Amino acid sequence: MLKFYHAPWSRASGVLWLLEELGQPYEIEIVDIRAEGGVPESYRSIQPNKKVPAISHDGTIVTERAAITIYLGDTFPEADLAPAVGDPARAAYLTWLVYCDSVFDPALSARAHGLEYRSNDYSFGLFEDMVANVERHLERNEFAAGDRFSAADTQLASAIAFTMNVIKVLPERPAFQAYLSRIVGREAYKRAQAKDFEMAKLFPALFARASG
Ligand SMILES: N[C@@H](CCC(=O)N[C@@H](CS)C(=O)NCC(=O)O)C(=O)O
Repeated sequence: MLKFYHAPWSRASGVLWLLEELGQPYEIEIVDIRAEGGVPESYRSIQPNKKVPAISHDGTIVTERAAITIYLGDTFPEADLAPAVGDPARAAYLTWLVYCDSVFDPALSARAHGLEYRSNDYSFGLFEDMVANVERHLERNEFAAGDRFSAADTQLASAIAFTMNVIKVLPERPAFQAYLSRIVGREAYKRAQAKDFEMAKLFPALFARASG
């Protein structure tokens, strides 16, 4: 059994999309990460920092988006979303998957919150370097792992879509727009978006904030 701990319109939404791509049955448990008194303490036994996403697969818990993505891609090879060990595309696949959480997300958050620092102060380096790196990669490659869609794109495209189109911290670049346009037509992406929309309605304050 595959259980997914999720909060709509959050950093877990890319994993929701991946689950739709996989086509395996899964069950969703919504975690109220925006609750008045904070995330229930009982959830710490699943995710030690009380963050989403997390998954439980046949009783085994996996946390951290990058790890969950690698785990799911490798566990369900029939979906063909993870270049196998030995496939040269696996290098870019792993690099970009991990880059999303180790560089893209923290550099973006630092910029969003006005943090001033030198590149060697933090492992994620400068925002400008991150933007240039992602742009260069997407000018030369159709997808994160090269010329075909992979599980890494569920993380990279989610991050680009949210930070460029919603919070508008990532600058708009033709390479980012073109990349997203290669992806938004995917049926699994559309299903995940629709499911997240329905789940967001369960939280009227979140829904009102986002639609107003
Ligand atoms: N390092 C975690 C970060 C996930 C994360 O930041 N999740 C946010 C959702 S946007 C969260 O659960 N926040 C709730 C909280 O911090 O209380 C991962 O990559 O899985």
